Amino acid sequence: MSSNPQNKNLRFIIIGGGMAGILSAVKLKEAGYTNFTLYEKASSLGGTWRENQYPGVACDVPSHFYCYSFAPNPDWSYNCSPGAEIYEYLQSVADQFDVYPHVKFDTEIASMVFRNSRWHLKTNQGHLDEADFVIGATGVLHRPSYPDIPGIDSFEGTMFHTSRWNHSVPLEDKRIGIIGTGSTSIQIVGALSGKVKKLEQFQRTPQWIMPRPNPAYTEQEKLNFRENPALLDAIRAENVAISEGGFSSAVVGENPEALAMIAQLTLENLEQNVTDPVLREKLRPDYQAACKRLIMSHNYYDAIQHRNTELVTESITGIEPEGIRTADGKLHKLDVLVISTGFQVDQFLRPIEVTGNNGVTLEEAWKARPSAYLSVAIPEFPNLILLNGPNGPVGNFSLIDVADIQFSYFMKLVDHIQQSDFTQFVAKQDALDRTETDRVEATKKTVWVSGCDSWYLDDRGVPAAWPWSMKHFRNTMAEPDMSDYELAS
Ligand code: NA7
Repeated sequence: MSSNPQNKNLRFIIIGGGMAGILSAVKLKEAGYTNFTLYEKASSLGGTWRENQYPGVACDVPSHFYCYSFAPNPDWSYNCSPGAEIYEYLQSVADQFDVYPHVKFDTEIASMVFRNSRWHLKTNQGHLDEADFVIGATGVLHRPSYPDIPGIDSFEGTMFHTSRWNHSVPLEDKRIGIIGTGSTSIQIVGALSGKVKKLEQFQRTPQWIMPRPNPAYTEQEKLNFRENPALLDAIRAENVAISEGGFSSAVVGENPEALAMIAQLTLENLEQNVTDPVLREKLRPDYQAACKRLIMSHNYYDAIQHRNTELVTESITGIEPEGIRTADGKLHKLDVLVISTGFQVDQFLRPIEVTGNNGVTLEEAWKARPSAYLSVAIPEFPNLILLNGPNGPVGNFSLIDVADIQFSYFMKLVDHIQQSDFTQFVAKQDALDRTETDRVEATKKTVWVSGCDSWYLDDRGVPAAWPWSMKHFRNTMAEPDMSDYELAS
């Protein structure tokens, strides 16, 4: 990076200590910026991997790809390692790069106002801080979404959302119900089936499942990785090529062959691995594979066919003190009810009260729905950058890479400030309008609009995602187009 951090003694504030916040801290230091604070609302770093500690939690992006390019880890235990290992890895990276002295734990930012060329922040304890730049790294998958089912509060057993798992409740002797069939529920069923008294999974919509073996790395392989780090670079490069050349181009309509292959593999998985024809039909989706976020699993079909595990497809009519009532009148008696109904994915910085230029609040700017120029910058909100913000890449590839690319882009904007008399950059409204029009148009050729409902879709049914390939994303973010920004001093 070409910055000369000594010029202006710029100060940064990072909000959120998940993978994107830790990345920001490491990269700021790498660029020579040490005047920064990372605010974390909880008492440890790790973000979504701290919040999501349910049985079976794992990343479905291979571990040697879902890790920082600057911190390869030869010790990953599995191709796709368990969540606890990722959580530990993130903390160890923070430690290795001396991020902790910059972190203020248990401190939530309540509000932030842009005034006199700087951001003025207030924490929930009333503490004030200010900075030239704010990096919003608040994550996406951590604000639980609860279903609006009649009687839900009347349940007398133990009930929790998957991201609020109650580990104090022993499960072996329990009748467990789980609502939902997203990636989370599929992993939980894989982990719990056969290990509890009874497990019932309540399905509203079936899922296509991509078979994906998850082999453990041998000690010899780990030794090889330690002795020859180039092997890890090669695995990463291979994953980038597979992801960018295959899946990421398939879902955005640029690779029909790869999409057909996904459809064939998921169909064969269902046909070959579910023996009971009645169950097979219950599990067969009526929409195209990859329309919803594609689920990867090596054990779900085995798990759902276990004698103590049942797939319930009758719709839920209510929740009662003893369990779940379904449309056929049956009461499914439960001891534990697991809510696996996903997350409110449109919150981003909120509930922080953010006020930008001319007194405009984020609530006003996002009244219709969240949007950001190239997913990182919001008109009227100068010197604020979002990592993994609205309309950015989603999908089954590494969001760490996405955050990395976005952060490098941000540093180039900072370079412009550093090397000029300006103190502020702000995205132009017409730049957002133009790119948003292009984006919405491009979503029409994605598989996400091929006839299913999913968390990718916004209130209009338009995918709130990057509708082009990762390669396109990399190219777009390589260099900021400064004509789309206003600079001010
Ligand atoms: P998802 O993928 O949003 O899945 C939520 C599931 O919950 C899905 O099967 C929904 O069915 C189901 N759901 C939601 N509301 C209800 C109600 N009211 N009744 C019955 N079923 C309901 O969340 P996950 O936590 O599994 O995964 C989120 C992401 O985390 C995942 O994509 C990875 O990126 C990591 P539907 O399909 O809408 O009929």
